[in-house]
Amino acid sequence: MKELETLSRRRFLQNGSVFFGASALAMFASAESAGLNEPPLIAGKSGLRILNDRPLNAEALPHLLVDAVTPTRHMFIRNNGVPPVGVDPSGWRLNIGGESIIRPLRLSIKDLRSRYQNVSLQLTLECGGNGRAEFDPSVPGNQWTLGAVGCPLWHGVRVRDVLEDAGLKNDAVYLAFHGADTHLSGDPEKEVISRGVPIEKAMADDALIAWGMNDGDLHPMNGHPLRLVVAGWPASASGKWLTGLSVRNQVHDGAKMGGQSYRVPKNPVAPGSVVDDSSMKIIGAMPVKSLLSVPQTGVRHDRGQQLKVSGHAWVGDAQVVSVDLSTDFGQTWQRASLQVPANVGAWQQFSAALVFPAVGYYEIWSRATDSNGLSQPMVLPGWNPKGYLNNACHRVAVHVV
Ligand SMILES: Nc1nc2c(c(=O)[nH]1)N[C@H]1C(S)=C(S)[C@@H](COP(=O)(O)O)O[C@H]1N2
Ligand SMILES: [Mo]
Repeated sequence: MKELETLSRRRFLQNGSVFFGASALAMFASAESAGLNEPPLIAGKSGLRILNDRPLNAEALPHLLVDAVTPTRHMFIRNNGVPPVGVDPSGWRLNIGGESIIRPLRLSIKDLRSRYQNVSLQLTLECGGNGRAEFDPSVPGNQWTLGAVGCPLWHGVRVRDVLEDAGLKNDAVYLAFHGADTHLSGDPEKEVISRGVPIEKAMADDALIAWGMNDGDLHPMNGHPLRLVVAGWPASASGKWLTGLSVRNQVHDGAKMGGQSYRVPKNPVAPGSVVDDSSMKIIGAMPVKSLLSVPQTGVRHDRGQQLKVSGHAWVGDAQVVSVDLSTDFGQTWQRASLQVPANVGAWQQFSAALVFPAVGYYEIWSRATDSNGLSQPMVLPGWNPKGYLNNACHRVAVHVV
């Protein structure tokens, strides 16, 4: 990428892409004005909005996330460091170790494929910071709007099968990952990110060590040749370019596990508060959320016709039980039809046909409810210093003519 291009694109992004905000008209900021990855700047990706180029971060646009199974080209990219280059899948090794492993293993991808049951599962990954752009007061970090989420089909083996082979000691508490990317500082001693999940989640059905997506290899920016995929938890727990798994006898203390990273206040705080590290907790399962992928915001719609509406709804470690839609700013709601997930950990599709009483400006709001009885808030939920867990209702604008 040429530096000049990058600079002008950045400026364009700053001025051209307002997805949220007090002004409803701001929602008309269209895909075309959003600094897209068109023509392809990242091989194998298309329709991504680039937020940052070092490290590379790019999100999908809601109206392009129409498929039940997210195509590789539309899967978002969230890098914290510099991805490995010259990756050789046949020489790749995964080390299984840590204090709470009985028999450490060193496995090739061939070993993984041949020794354990191969599974293909559709698993949702959402960045913990998806929706950060809406925080007020604003917070630093990638200004994700809506598209740091996707649900491709992943191919691999269950983490559980590999850990059971290595044998877990009774004191196992946490699964940690190690990746082959390098720190932005260039310091080879510094890990970019080494996070993970409690051992119970690692042993669940929807935690995979994956070598493929959508019937092909992993995309280089999505972790080729090997990654962790832990559905429903902040995607930061799903280590890319996976070289190691450590089973720890304590809550993992790797890079970006502590301080303010991927952590939220234990108790709600007023917007703009400074929160001490000791008053923060690690983010667990992601909250219930939905995304309208049809229609594209700003659409013009003929009043005489029904408007077909569809999208996806998801939640970590639970199931979505209903999705409701409003066209009158939340005064009344109507139930959408909702599909069951393809498998545990996959997002669910909803659809409806809407009619509008008169011409004019409308918004469609979508609100999902999960099996724990929790629904999406209509406004930004609990402000937090790093802008995580924004699961406010998605809103798209419609001009009825
Ligand atoms: N090794 C490594 N793994 C990583 C990251 C990273 O920077 N390095 N980013 C994490 C974060 S914050 C997210 S949101 C997801 C993004 O996965 P994706 O880029 O495949 O969409 O990868 C996670 N795994
Ligand atoms: Mo993330």
